[in-house]
Amino acid sequence: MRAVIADSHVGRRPGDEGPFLEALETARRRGATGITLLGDVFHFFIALRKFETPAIAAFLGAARRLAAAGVPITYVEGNRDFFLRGSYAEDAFAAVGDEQVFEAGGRRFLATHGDLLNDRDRAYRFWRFLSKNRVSRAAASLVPRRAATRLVWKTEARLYRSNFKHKTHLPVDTIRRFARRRFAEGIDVVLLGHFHKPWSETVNGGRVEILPAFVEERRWMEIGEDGATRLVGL
Ligand SMILES: [Mn+2]
Repeated sequence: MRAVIADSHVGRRPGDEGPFLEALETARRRGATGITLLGDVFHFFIALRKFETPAIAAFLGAARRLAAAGVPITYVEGNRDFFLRGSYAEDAFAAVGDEQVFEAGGRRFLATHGDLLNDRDRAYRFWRFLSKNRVSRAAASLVPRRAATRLVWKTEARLYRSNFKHKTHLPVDTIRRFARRRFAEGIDVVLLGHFHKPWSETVNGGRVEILPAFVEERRWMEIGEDGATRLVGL
């Protein structure tokens, strides 16, 4: 069984990582042989040592212990994850990337966060590019921690305004267009986070499922060996 956890947004308050770490352990106890994190695990995760918070250190420790116990974690990056690829933290995970494809019960699943579905949102794509490339990573490593943190919070406020309509009204047409394209490539089920609103629909014989945000509902998805999906909670 694979557990998929979306949008836990840890780090809004000191010490708020408890339920998320408990969910990782619960997934292992329930028999998960792999865990997929579907982005936005932290409110911000800047994967440079000087930005490491106690919550990030605890999470990386848990990820390494789970991997050693036979439950590797795949980290699908969200819009709040920065510079994870190639970082000191990357080896805590089986893989880090924008997407994960896996199979269960003869069905092919595609897991991706969901902020990149709209290829027409050029301003957003430009920000994502700027915020994730090597140059900005080098810049982040040079500026003092407080200045970098302030910049990230300010940009997040701006992004929140530009993303607002996506969050209040689910961009269903964009989601369907994305799903149809991936179904044509042989994917059977598309799993998304990001929208903080559980939703699912059958499109052209394939299935799209938006997972609930763990931060709000304390629920996540399990995918059985037979390919069946179900939501479980703490
Ligand atoms: Mn997101």
